[in-house]
Amino acid sequence: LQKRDKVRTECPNQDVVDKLRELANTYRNRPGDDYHWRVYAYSKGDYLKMLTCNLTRSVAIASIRNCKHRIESLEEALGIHGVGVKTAEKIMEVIRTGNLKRIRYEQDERTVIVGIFRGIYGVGTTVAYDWYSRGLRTLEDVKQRRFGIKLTAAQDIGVKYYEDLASRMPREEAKDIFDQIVTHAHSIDSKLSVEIMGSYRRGEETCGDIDILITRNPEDALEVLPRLLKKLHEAKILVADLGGGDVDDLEAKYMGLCRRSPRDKVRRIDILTIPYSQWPGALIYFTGDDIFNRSMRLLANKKGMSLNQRGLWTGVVRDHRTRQKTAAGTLLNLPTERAIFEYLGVPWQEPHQRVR
Ligand code: DCP
Ligand code: MG
Ligand code: MN
Repeated sequence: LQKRDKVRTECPNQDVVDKLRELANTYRNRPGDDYHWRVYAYSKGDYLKMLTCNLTRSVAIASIRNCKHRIESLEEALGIHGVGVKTAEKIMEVIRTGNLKRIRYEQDERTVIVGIFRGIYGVGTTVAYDWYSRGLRTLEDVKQRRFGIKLTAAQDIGVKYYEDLASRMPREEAKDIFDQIVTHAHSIDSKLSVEIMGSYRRGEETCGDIDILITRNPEDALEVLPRLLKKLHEAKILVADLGGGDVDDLEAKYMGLCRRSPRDKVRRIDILTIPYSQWPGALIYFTGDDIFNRSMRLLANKKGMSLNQRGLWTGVVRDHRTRQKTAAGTLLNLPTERAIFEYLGVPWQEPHQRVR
């Protein structure tokens, strides 16, 4: 504290210095900013000029720091070594208002752009910030793979269908796609149970994707998913694969893109196949929503049980510190969703009630 007080008395324009540094830092955090842009737009000579410009900015900050009295006017600010008109205006803004609007503006721009990048399927925070710091600013930059970026197969598809995937579909559209899938599934095996899950089952007006749950009673479903996927591709309902689906046993997950018809937008689809014994647990899991699931799991844990995608388990032992399972426990034979609710002591909730 003493040290900070000392610095403050030593520099009568510390607030100005702080704000200008903060601004400089927002530029530094983004090595791609106008810097990179200008490398492309300007000749080599201009580029050099620009570098000198940046140098001047830090010279200005150093000079302000050395200033022994409080800066009072624009003329005075302009008299400081390394301070040009734009910096002088910024100095006076801080002196008058205690703030520098430009900082907010710059930070907001980064947040907005990183948000757009993160909206691309397959792009997380790390990649989004990396692209931003490399100088990418628009979806077009990503599409053009500017600054030498490489895209994964999923990101490539995400960019290609960005506009389609940015919107949610009306539930009627989800229902139409689901109906087509049911028909194809039953043409493979009439004993398959096929359900539409997620936000659709909760009765929401729009769906972010289509979630499909498939099982067979009795449990015998060799290669159901690969065969179904092949049919859906042939019918042009599936447009692209994003992962999974290669497993030919009863427990498989597929992620892809689908559409109702070539005139419709491309939508995300998740398909889950499970053994019949896990049907009730999977119904709860895949109905969600995710927050409801989290609270149900927490409750199960509090009662010494464990709830997951497969169902409700007893005798699960966890290490107190790491929370890692040390005994797997046994899956309770509860035949319905209701039975799981009852066993947990939770009043029954219809799917549309299971929302945060
Ligand atoms: N789920 C979960 N935890 C996750 C992801 C999913 O418990 N991290 C479960 C609950 C979800 C269901 O799977 O309701 C389906 O996942 P979706 O991501 O498809 O979410 P929703 O269908 O609920 O919403 P949306 O309309 O956005 O797809
Ligand atoms: Mg969904
Ligand atoms: Mn989903």
